[in-house]
Amino acid sequence: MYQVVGNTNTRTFRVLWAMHEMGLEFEHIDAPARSPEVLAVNPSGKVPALIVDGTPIIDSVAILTYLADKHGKLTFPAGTIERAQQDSFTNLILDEFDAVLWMAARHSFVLPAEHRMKEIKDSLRWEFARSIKLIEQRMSEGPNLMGEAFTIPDIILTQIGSWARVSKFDVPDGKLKEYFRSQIKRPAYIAASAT
Ligand SMILES: N[C@@H](CCC(=O)N[C@@H](CS)C(=O)NCC(=O)O)C(=O)O
Repeated sequence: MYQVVGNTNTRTFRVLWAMHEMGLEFEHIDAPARSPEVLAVNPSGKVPALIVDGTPIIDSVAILTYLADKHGKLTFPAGTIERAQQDSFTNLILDEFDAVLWMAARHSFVLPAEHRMKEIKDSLRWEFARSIKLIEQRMSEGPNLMGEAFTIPDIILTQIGSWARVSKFDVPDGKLKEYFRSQIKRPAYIAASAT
């Protein structure tokens, strides 16, 4: 059985949600980053990790891609134009949203106090707001980023929406906010939240 390592209120949520969307059985090892359980499978101490027959896979996007390709769900097939567009959304989200929130987290509580620069957050908030306008231009009319198909970047972006709320990065009323409101009603999202 798959083992998902990492606490729910981190990027581990992406993997838990995908597991529920795909109807896969798994054991959840609810361990925080840098704990002995995590260090045993990832030398950086970061979460999530997925353990498959004793072999760890590290990084949420690598895990989601592995599961999606293996089970033929949450993805367009490799080698198609749609897959290229799906991967393009994933990279946009990682570059413009994940990286910005992660930088804010690093300068809030991750880095040693003497290496934090609190002033950077105003710049990051400005960048985040600019990126919302960009993705609103690129996303479909719904219900998902690419229309009817619910795919990996929908999971990543929606998890980032929750992360933004906790980090006090504003998502103004508009297309992206409406998209978040509809995504969090998915039964698998609700099930993963209770994991
Ligand atoms: N690109 C990685 C990032 C993993 C990551 O940074 N995870 C955070 C929690 S969301 C973590 O473990 N942070 C602890 C640390 O940096 O020491 C992924 O998507 O899995």
